[in-house]
Amino acid sequence: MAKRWTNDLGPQDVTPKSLYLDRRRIIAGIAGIGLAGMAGGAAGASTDLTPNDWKSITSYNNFYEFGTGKDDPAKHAHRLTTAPWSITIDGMVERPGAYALGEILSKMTIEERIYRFRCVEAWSMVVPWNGFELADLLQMVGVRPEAKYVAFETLLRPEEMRGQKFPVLEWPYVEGLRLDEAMHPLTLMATGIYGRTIPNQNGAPIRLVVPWKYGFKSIKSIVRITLTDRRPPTSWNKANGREYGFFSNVNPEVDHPRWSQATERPIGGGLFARRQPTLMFNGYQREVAALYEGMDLKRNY
Ligand SMILES: Nc1nc2c(c(=O)[nH]1)N[C@H]1C(S)=C(S)[C@@H](COP(=O)(O)O)O[C@H]1N2
Ligand SMILES: [Mo]
Repeated sequence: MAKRWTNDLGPQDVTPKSLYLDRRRIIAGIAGIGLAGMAGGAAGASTDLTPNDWKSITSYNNFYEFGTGKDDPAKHAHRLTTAPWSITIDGMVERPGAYALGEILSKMTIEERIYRFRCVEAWSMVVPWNGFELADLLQMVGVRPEAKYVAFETLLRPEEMRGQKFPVLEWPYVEGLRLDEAMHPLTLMATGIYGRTIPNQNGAPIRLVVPWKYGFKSIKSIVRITLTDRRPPTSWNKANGREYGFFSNVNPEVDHPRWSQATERPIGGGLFARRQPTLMFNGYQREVAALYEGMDLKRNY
């Protein structure tokens, strides 16, 4: 299970260890611009993958279980109890059950993955996640041959998730992937950011990260994973199927009915922030395009 995924980043895109040294400074957000300069200098190549600082990643969030404002999750998610935590893995698997998170983690290899993150609302960040491949977890429980999709469910606990008292979405939040998408080595189960435990507002204690899809596919605070042969319902598709499809692959050529997806606003760029072009499959085209060969991506949005 120990493997490293390199995706489309060259060595020049990964912040050298020696520059990482000072994680606390990065986390504090002090190193923002300095780090970008250093990394570029050391690598001799520019990169758009300088991670956002800790503050922007953890204070500008979407997590409607805590409210619909970008600052609501950071304000209210501290009320969520994340231990003990278990994930029920059921449906078409060889070894269904309620797995304690600690038991899962003891069997997984935690890696760092610096991924672009693109919300359907046309903003973006770069996040240094820590986590393991969903494929490894699915392998641990054994996927039965008839399974075609993976369904995910967020915790339902309105006492701690105040947003669940309002019918903005149908609760619990649910998401889904085709099995080949779920098994793709880029698909991550994240338990950390910047080498720290993932904060509640970012989906503690464990959330999905699918970097070539719009952010809402990356479901937070997961308590159930179900293998099925039917395409599972997904929260935003249920809420508005015309605007949000099952696939939701990042695609600059397929606009949202109410706004363009051709460009995006990087979060946290401060004075120098400019809209930047959105990349096909969020820049992961080389890795994932084959999954959608022959598919009409306008119809399968
Ligand atoms: N359970 C749950 N998961 C969720 C959401 C949510 O409201 N509830 N919001 C989604 C959306 S729209 C985005 S953009 C990302 C935001 O992740 P972040 O706050 O870590 O940047 O989480 C996704 N996962
Ligand atoms: Mo989003």
